[in-house]
Amino acid sequence: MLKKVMLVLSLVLMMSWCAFAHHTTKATQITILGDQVKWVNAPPMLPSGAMMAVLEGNPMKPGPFTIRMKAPAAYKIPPHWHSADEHITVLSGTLNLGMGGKFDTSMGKSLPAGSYIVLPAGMKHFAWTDEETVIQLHGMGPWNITYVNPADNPMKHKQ
Ligand SMILES: [Cu+2]
Repeated sequence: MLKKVMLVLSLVLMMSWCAFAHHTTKATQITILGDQVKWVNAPPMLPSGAMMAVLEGNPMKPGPFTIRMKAPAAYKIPPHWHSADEHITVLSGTLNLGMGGKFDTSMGKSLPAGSYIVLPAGMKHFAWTDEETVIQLHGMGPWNITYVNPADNPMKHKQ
């Protein structure tokens, strides 16, 4: 009898856990046509000149998010890392990406439109463009950027 009660109890627990887990990961239906993407200036933690659009979620809050970044030609992001995994899809142009804590274009790889890259949390990397480039970035918030060399943080110069 006790065994049966325990079984029922654990089943109920499992089911409520599944319902909870499902609920917390369920997305809201979103449709954004390409020409409806709302571009704004990228936040001050990024070198100026880039535009950003939030498609889903809020990168500053916990949970999944998807954003786009439009970088002009000759844009440069100094070596940095993130505390969460970074998933990048190149939508147009070419993203030049290098691994490591030192900006060195000879260490970079040219990633044309259609490319997909995953950078694990904590992996140091840097990027630059030769032409206008749009990337889509998705991951789990809260999102942040830490520059390997604190002097590279654009916030330092904007305060
Ligand atoms: Cu990055």
